[in-house]
Amino acid sequence: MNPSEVFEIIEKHTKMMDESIPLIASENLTSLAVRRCYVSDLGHRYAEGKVGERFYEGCKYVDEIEELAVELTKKIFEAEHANVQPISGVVANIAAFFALTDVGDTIMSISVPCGGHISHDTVSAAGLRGLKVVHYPFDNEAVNIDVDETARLAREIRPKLFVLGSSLILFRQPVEEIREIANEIGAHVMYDASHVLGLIAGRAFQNPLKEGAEVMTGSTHKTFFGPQRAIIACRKELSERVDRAVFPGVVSNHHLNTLAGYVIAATEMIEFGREYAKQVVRNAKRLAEELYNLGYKVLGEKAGFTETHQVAVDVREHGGGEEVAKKLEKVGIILNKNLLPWDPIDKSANPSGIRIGVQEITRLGMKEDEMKRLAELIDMAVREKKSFEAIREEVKEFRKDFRVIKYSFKESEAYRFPELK
Ligand code: DSN
Repeated sequence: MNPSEVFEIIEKHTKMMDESIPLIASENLTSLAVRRCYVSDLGHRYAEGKVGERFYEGCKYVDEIEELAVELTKKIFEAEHANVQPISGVVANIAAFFALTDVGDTIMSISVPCGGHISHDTVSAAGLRGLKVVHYPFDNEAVNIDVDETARLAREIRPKLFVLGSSLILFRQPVEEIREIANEIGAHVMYDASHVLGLIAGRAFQNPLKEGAEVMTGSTHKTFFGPQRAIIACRKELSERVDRAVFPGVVSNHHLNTLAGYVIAATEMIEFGREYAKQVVRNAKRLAEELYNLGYKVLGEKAGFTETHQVAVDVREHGGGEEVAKKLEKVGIILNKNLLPWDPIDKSANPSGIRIGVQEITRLGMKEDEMKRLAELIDMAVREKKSFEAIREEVKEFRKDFRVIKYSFKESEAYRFPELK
């Protein structure tokens, strides 16, 4: 094994992405300016502790970067306090649980089939903290929390924390209503905004902090423009608890090269976020409508299918999520199978649905007309209207015009593996 073999594998991966339609709802592209930070010396350094109170010397410039990251985060999300050190969304959620709960507390969260993230459940971070998890009553048709039933149940079980936010998220969640219930029983409210962070930043989605959540966690690389890491924004009175939970709680070093990348992504978001977020939601809506018109069972019909970057489709009549996702992969359309609200958790090998995210293709400049063509390509593959090879060629052709990263200060090639000289 020598380095060039690894580079060859990366080249092949990059070519595959360049010729495919990327629709995984949790992924996005970073501009070349952001990527430049990855290879900087910052990636070799440590900066434990707070700005100005580090445990290592040599952090003068790192402090400047982290200060910028904190200030920009507060500005973008209108937050009283921000911690930019969590290295992933799960890490941010663990820190929030440490800050807001004690071992043995009961929390309410959305179940995984109803869209909740695994870290909100006993199998992952919530369990690690020793929390008891009770799931919100859910309205499957509205694809949202049933507020009345939640109020009734919450008065009975008196959770210490309400966790909002989801991995399958089509609509705004009832933050204000949950805040009222929380006030009544003396509970905290946190919102995991990982999926919708870029839409919140672009003012195209609810800002949970303005609607009553005291803590908002979120990974920075789904609808947001950043590298893979996370933030926690919160009310001032929780700042010390949150900071302590992050360090020394769950983070030691916090990957300073991607922290610098995050600062650049945040400036891109301030400059281009509104236009981008609006287009993301328009694209998702249009794709949902086109699929619906082609006869697909798109979730959330009564509420206009989606208010986010996501579209969810019940594909049981086409063999289920596993079969459909694999079929689409054959033609270069990359998305994931997904549990839907009525699925038992043990159906995850072949769940009822697929989840589609349009944020990456929006960053590549696709608009409503492309959504129509995309729906046709998806339909062609799912219903096997042509050979997979023939559809693959059509996908490549369609893809050719969308290889540049938009909504950034300098447009750059999306899928190039750069040489470093
Ligand atoms: N499970 C990821 C997703 O939503 O795709 C997030 O961690």
